[in-house]
Amino acid sequence: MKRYPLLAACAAAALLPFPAAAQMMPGMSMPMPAPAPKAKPRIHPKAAPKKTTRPRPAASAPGAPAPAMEAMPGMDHPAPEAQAEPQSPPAAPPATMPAMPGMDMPASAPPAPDHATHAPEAMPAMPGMDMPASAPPAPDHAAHAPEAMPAMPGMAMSPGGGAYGEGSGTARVPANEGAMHGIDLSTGGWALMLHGYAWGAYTHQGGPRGDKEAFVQSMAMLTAAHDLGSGAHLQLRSMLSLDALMGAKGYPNLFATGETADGTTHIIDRQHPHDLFMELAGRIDVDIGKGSSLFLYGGPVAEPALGPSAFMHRASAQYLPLAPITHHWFDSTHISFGVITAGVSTPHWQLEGSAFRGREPDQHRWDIETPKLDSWSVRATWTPSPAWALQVSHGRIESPEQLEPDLDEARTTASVQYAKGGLSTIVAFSAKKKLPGRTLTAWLAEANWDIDRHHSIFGRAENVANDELFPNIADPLHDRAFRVSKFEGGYAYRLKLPGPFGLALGGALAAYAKPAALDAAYGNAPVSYTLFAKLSLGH
Ligand SMILES: [Cu+2]
Repeated sequence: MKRYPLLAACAAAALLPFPAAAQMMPGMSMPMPAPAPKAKPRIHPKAAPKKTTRPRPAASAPGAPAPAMEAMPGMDHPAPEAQAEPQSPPAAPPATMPAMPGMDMPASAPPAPDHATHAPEAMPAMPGMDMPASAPPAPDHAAHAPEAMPAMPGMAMSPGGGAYGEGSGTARVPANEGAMHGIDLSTGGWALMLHGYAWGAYTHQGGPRGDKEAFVQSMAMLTAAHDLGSGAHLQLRSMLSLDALMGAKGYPNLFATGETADGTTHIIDRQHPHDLFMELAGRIDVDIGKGSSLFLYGGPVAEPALGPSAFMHRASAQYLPLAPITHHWFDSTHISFGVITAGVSTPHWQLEGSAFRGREPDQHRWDIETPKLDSWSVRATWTPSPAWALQVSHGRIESPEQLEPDLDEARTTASVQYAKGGLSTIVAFSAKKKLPGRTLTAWLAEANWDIDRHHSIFGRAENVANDELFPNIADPLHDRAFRVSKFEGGYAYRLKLPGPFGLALGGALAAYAKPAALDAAYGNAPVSYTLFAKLSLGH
């Protein structure tokens, strides 16, 4: 594996049109199996072949029952010799699979690919199969195609036949964003997956209100999936963060507001830290045929069906080092203490409703707060193809803010995510109506482009009406809504470390547009920059 030690040299090399090797996937976020469209030939070059051939933990989720794959006819002779070629060049895209040289399965010829079918039926057509590295050469396997199939590293069935990927909570993202990978284990009928990152950054936020600080964001996620039989699948999920080590006030982020550091003052121009327990949840899916399921999700710490997938689980935000300033318009409910979601999941649609606790996490970041179910939300998601995920959602949130307990909130969001060929994007809108009070709207656009195996560029544009920038009631600007915009862009150089580890080194630059009334507080034209090193376990 080549490594380029000089970041500067590689920044220049970014202009060269490398073929997309797609070694590093976007999609830190999806606990579901890899979809086909983006080949990942070298995800685990050093990993034991057996591990790489295991279905991902979430493979027990709807449409991708892992045990069903193991039980597939003709798959009872894994061919170890065919597993160990992770450095081979990517094979043909999955669509060519039925025509694979030497594959001759007339007796079991499947119906035409149907993304609505379950894994066992869909397997021969392999709509969601990722077989980049070791498509068996024809001479060795001409008469043994079925045996060769389980030997394909990285083979993974996607939920819904590859029609969508899984984001945070029960949110969907485009299947093309790829699956989350990490350390995969299988034991006693359970498929386990560990994934995470530690992300060191130094940010210098511009203008009189901007702070400078170094900080570390972190996240570790462990999922365990198990087939309960009779078409029922169980997934247990935990997500932890040591964000709180950065301090109660979080990190500097101009125009970001929300939550509190001490229980008495608002966090303003900073992003609050996340709680130790970001998710402790379970999900049960019961198959109802045609790749569809009824599901129940929830737990003491979980994410209700409201808004798009949270920013740390969007491929479009994977190298954006700071939280969106619109976080409390789109995805601030991603840590809710007490959630129950019920829904119906089909390959192309998901309809769901949640009951959850509306209050945002308090300043005590290490505990689990008392669960309640005082708020509700509904969400409809459409995933018409592996490139798209569209959702609309509405929620009624009871007393979300600790420091404004008399205010409720009605939040409506809509988002469109598109991902293809290393490009991941989202465009989203939110209207947040304070009850009683005004409606504050926000726009968000994000994009990340993994140009090749080393170089990524990314950006985010946000526009939001915020009335929390001046909390002091004696301030003449107090309680006025100001519409501000933030534009951020950056670059990341990615390199593969031994094993499942990866490192991204990069930086981002941000500028703002705002009303002149804010010049005294924020300066005429603040500019912010952030440098970072993101160490990932899996990706
Ligand atoms: Cu958050």
